[in-house]
Amino acid sequence: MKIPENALLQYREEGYTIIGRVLDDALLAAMREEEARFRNFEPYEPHTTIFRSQLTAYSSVIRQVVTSPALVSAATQLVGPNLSLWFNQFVTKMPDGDAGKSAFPWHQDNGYASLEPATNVTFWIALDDVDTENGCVWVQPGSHKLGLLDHRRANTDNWHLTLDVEGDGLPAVLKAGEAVAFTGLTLHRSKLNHSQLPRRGFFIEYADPAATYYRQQDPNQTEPTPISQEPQTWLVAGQLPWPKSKATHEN
Ligand SMILES: O=C(O)CCC(=O)C(=O)O
Repeated sequence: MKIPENALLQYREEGYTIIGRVLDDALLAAMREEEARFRNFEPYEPHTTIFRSQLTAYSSVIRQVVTSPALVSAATQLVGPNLSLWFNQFVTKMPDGDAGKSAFPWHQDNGYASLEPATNVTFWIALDDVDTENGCVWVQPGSHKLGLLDHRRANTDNWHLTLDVEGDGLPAVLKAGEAVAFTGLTLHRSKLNHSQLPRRGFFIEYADPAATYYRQQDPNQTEPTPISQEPQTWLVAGQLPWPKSKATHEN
């Protein structure tokens, strides 16, 4: 997939762009089946958002999606010729009813795991038509230019981080199979799902394979770790130099 010049410019200037259809009908149907399989794998609370993360070892359909020419070619235009898959997950926002529990508060993806260089991109792929009624993602245009911001725990009940943001941002209204791309520093969130049906999405993050990451909230991690050392990180385009420290067999 070739991203048009005006969309590349919007990504650079505003930190996001809608890149259109990335899943064809067959792959969309297969991903919906996978979402159901993973969602029902273990019990979940009603009215909440369900996360099923780092799934490539468990699903050939997901491997097909994360290595698909459409996504990899789009991601190399946004990140660079060398590219690693860094994170993937289903995010299913169940109908909220009046519980008020299904929101995902404002954050930068790098607020959870900050990558350096921060050239990582997230593709949020709609598995249903999404809009303001059923809890689409909202982005804050231009916010990536603020750099990495301090996040705090949203509340003591769960792991969500957040920060104060002025204004509403813009809703990424998408048809099923379409994606919005945003940077690891772009502020985004989602509100409640007021519809009667689950709002299903699939989230993929790609990064420069030479990047390191750091989780500020993890007391066990005292210094940045190369993302390539993580078993869930896969090179999907280009190359990564083999580190000298690994070439020990010839010694
Ligand atoms: O799918 C959503 O509602 C938001 C997901 C999100 O922002 C994230 O996983 O970082």
